[in-house]
Amino acid sequence: MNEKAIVARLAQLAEIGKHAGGIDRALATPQERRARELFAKWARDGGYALTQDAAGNLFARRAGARTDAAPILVGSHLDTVPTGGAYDGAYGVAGAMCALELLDRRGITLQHPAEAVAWAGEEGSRFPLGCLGSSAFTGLWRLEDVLALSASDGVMLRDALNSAAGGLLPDVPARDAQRTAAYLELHVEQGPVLERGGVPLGVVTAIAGQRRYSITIEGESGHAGTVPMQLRNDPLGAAAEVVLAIESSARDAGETVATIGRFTVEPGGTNVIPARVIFSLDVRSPLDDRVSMVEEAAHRALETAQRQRRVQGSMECLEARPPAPMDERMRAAVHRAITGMNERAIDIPSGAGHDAMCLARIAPAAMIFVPSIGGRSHVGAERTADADLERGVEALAAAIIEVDAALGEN
Ligand code: HGY
Ligand code: MN
Ligand code: MN
Repeated sequence: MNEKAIVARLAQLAEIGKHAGGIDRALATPQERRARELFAKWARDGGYALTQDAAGNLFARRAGARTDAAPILVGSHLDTVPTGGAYDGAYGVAGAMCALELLDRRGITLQHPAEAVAWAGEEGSRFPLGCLGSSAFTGLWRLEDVLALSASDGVMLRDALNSAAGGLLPDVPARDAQRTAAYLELHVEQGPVLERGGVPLGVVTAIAGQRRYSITIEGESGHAGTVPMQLRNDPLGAAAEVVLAIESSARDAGETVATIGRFTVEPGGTNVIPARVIFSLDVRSPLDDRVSMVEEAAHRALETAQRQRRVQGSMECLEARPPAPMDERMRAAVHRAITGMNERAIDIPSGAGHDAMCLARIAPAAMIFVPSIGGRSHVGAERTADADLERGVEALAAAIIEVDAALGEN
């Protein structure tokens, strides 16, 4: 396949899990498995050795001159948020495959093996852990704890990965090696900076720290028509005050974002005072102490609501990841590669989370961004221009060569 393969491949992937509101490919669903099957087909067509691990991560290995050397991993994720776009994650997986093929076409021999990787469950949209596959691969989470995670529909990941519908691919050899010489990830920016600056490429400096919580507030349910307002213990009113306190604390903290993306009211009758509300909280900042400020503000607001509204509240931290600086040497190698293409790049922080956050804990890691039109992502309207997609693959291939050389003997 040629340089334009990236556009064709993304079009193929975009058909998998497509619905009126975007693309839905949650981990270990039939549609996400079909995306993994497509990756496996590309790998076999390219002559790359395919392996998968018990968390569902898929690896396509291009041999290097030094067969005993640890590989350079190049990947991203195939899963999406429920109303995902065609580029978040998919671009980095298809782009990794296209970059390896581009090296083949140009007869480039690397010292290190290079592996295109499709990480499992980066979005955390079905099982309550983001970067699920890369957390298991890097040992940040124990495999047995990851496999024991249950989706909101009660299905355990272990069972989902053992199912025929959404499970591991049959006849793909198992992989348990973790040795990684370096990690590269190509991704759409998902924000407006590159487009606004008219710059075609970004080299990520650091990935913002993030924490995910689940907040539950319980009150006293009752008839919507007969309970006077002053006698109510309404958990939803309490939640509204907590949400607004979180929002203003993130705003006051600066360089910090807080999002409530999922909100459940039980029992959910329009003429029933709620008994319980459960909502998610996602807080991020390049500065970890700012995330703590929002966490503390949420706890204070919860305590006040409990006292004033006679409700019971709890806040569980599901996941906490510190800011992840990218490796200086790797960033320099990526800049050299882009300069060698006579292209321009800027340094840019990432507010979005990526598998590179995990890989950076076990190997030198770097990320390359291409512009997102309108800065939009996690929406069906997510879009990146074809020329930018192709340029990103060229940059990734050049960066793999530079990193291979920079790694030298190790
Ligand atoms: O939430 C994130 O930043 C990533 O898309 N999972
Ligand atoms: Mn992503
Ligand atoms: Mn995403």
